Amino acid sequence: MKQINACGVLLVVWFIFGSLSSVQGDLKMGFYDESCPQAEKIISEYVKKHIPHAPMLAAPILRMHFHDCFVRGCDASLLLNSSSQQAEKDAIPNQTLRGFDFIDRIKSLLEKECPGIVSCADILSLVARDAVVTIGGPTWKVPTGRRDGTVSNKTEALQDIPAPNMNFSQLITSFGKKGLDLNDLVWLSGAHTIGIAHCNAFNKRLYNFTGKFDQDPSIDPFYAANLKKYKCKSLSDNTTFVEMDPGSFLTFDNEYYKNLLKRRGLFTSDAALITNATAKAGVTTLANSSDSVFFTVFAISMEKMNQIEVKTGNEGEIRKHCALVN
Ligand code: HEM
Ligand SMILES: *[C@@H]1O[C@H](CO)[C@@H](O)[C@H](O)[C@H]1NC(C)=O
Ligand SMILES: *[C@@H]1O[C@H](CO)[C@@H](O)[C@H](O)[C@H]1NC(C)=O
Ligand SMILES: *[C@@H]1O[C@H](CO)[C@@H](O)[C@H](O)[C@H]1NC(C)=O
Ligand SMILES: *[C@@H]1O[C@H](CO)[C@@H](O)[C@H](O)[C@H]1NC(C)=O
Ligand SMILES: *[C@@H]1O[C@H](CO)[C@@H](O)[C@H](O)[C@H]1NC(C)=O
Ligand SMILES: *[C@@H]1O[C@H](CO)[C@@H](O)[C@H](O)[C@H]1NC(C)=O
Ligand SMILES: *[C@@H]1O[C@H](CO)[C@@H](O)[C@H](O)[C@H]1NC(C)=O
Ligand SMILES: CC(=O)N[C@H]1CO[C@H](CO)[C@@H](O)[C@@H]1O
Repeated sequence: MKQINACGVLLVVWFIFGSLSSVQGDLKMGFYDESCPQAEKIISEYVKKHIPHAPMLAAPILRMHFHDCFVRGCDASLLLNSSSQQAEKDAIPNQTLRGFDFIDRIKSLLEKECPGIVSCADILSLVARDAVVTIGGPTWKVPTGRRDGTVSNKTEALQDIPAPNMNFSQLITSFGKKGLDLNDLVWLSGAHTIGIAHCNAFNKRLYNFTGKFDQDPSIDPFYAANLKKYKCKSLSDNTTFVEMDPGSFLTFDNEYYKNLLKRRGLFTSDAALITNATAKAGVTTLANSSDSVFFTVFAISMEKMNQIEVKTGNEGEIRKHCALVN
């Protein structure tokens, strides 16, 4: 394991204290301790039993949690089916989401145990954490007490979920709207250490970057050549997918940051993280530290993300079925 230099340690320690002070919210640890004492255990046991057989599912569930929190807060609005209006699920960024059935199965176990008590929003937040832990990733605190939203709006999803072609300042703006800062952007983007991406999310970088059938000069030309030869063979390919962190896409590790420094970030939004000096310093620190440093800071930002605009108290409802408003 590589050593992190003294300066890096100071930087990380400073980041940790800086970020902790801004964590707040109306949630609490063990919200269901009295109303449904087995809830968290039922969830974690189900995840521990099933994710090892389907480790690729951890990534889309983590992504689902992110998309949910960025639109109307972490209120499971993402899980709602369309009714008269098109739901978040119907927006383009959601078309590649998977794992809705997994959440539904856990919800029905909890409805059997204690009907009408455990929100879909808490279930999604807990399952995302437990799935990442099960594949060997970091753990983080998930205070509970979120209530489920009753509105899901496709247009809002398009506005609030950052797009893969965004540059650094656009990403800062998008995260800033959700109360997340530059560190959170750098640390949470590390989620791309697991999972897959479809060619159409980054094909323009390979085939038509400025509209002149050119390639993005910021991408490693050897990496680009390989993607074009073996994976994304044409600009119109929207079905092939690639590992975002080639070779370790099922493993939560700091390879993502090493790849960024080798100019092998897959999306413009990944590559953007080394276009700003402060962000690049953060990337370099993580690339050059042990995985445990990445795990520590990832947890800090997840604890901020899982409290974005949460509904508590009498707001919203506890859905009976995660896809339907009561
Ligand atoms: C910084 C802005 C971000 C952008 C622009 C972005 C965009 C994307 C895109 C386009 C994909 C590929 C989807 C596909 O083609 O199938 C993807 C995958 C993924 N994203 Fe992000 N993302 C961002 C941040 C995050 C964050 C904050 C998280 C979680 C904390 C996250 C977790 C994931 C995961 C786990 C996958 C893999 C999904 C799978 O395997 O199906 N992303 N992201
Ligand atoms: C929600 O929509 C999905 C996909 O269209 C469908 O399979 C599922 O049965 C729906 N759920 C409910 C509860 O209607
Ligand atoms: C959905 O959100 C958009 C953007 O905020 C808004 O203009 C639109 O009226 C909303 N649609 C519905 C049906 O509420
Ligand atoms: C980012 O993109 C926006 C919108 O296209 C543009 O106005 C801005 O100048 C870009 N910023 C940088 C740093 O490239
Ligand atoms: C390439 O990009 C240009 C400018 O964005 C666009 O007008 C053109 O349709 C693109 N070509 C293809 C084949 O998509
Ligand atoms: C994917 O590509 C096919 C063929 O080029 C096209 O018919 C389809 O609409 C595309 N789908 C999306 C989601 O872009
Ligand atoms: C990096 O981005 C931050 C946040 O937008 C900004 O305040 C800072 O000036 C940028 N640094 C450089 C060197 O551009
Ligand atoms: C990474 O750490 C090693 C060992 O401490 C050090 O020699 C090297 O300069 C560091 N590299 C960067 C880019 O910080
Ligand atoms: C997972 C999911 O609900 N995907 C939907 C995304 O939107 C498209 C287009 O509306 C639907 O066909 C998918 O079912």
